[in-house]
Amino acid sequence: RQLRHHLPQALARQEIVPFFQPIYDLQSGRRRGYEALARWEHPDLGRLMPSRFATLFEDHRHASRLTLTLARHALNEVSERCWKQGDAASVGLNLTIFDLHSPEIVFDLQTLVCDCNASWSDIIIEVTETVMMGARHGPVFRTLEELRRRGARIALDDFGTGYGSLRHLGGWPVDILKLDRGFIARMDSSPTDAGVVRALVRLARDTGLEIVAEGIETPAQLVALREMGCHLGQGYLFHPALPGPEIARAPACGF
Ligand code: G
Ligand code: G
Ligand code: NA
Ligand code: MN
Repeated sequence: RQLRHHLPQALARQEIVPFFQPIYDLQSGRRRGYEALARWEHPDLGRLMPSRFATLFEDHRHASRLTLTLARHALNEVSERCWKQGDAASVGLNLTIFDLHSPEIVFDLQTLVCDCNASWSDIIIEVTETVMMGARHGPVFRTLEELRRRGARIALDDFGTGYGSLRHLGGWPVDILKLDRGFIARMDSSPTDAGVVRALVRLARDTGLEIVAEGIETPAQLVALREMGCHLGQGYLFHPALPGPEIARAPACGF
């Protein structure tokens, strides 16, 4: 509530920046790309996580500027550190329902893609299951389909925690499922959760979707996910979200 008043200045001073969590191919170990995650380096309060300022992403006055500023920064960073070195890497951008309702969002992202010398095929748009469920067949759906037509991929974030029903999955413009880290956290101790993960990996594979396990923290989780055939993963076992200048430190091979 208070933080909102500092937002214009924070944006101008580049205090709100994307960090980058590497995503690995769990079969080959190779780094596939990064998810951009916002951090606010507040001069007085220190580093703020998105939970502290998440409402700003839905604030009508500043939301789209915040999203686009972060996206531009993220694409420039990955361009400098990866693409210009001939190192292919995808970039996951989190978009809210507010972003997707903007009539200019496709145009704005197209501008970023051009300005940053990016390729649409390197862009992954992350939306939550709840957003997708609410969108149904309206304008948000058409926006996602248009982004997809240009070559972006759509990832369903926090899969398994929303109100979505598997019945809808076939009709959604989705390419990638991101399995919520709650399931991964409980895999080691709960046979039920391990079974759910196994079934969802199977579901993704059988329906031609890619699946990403979020929040991998232990070697046992990694071994189990590889054995299940999970395509991709991210988590503290590999790396937390890293500041842009440090992403080169994350090795091209995760294990
Ligand atoms: O890093 P973690 O605490 O880093 O992120 C928590 C949540 O905040 C994630 O679920 C993510 O979807 C959301 N988030 C992180 N960065 C952004 C962003 O740039 N835009 C939006 N809309 N959400 C973000
Ligand atoms: O978009 P989303 O909510 O999924 O963002 C991922 C969140 O999870 C971010 O807050 C990120 O910092 C956090 N995160 C990433 N890897 C791990 C992990 O291995 N364990 C836990 N507990 N959190 C993680
Ligand atoms: Na996400
Ligand atoms: Mn997630």
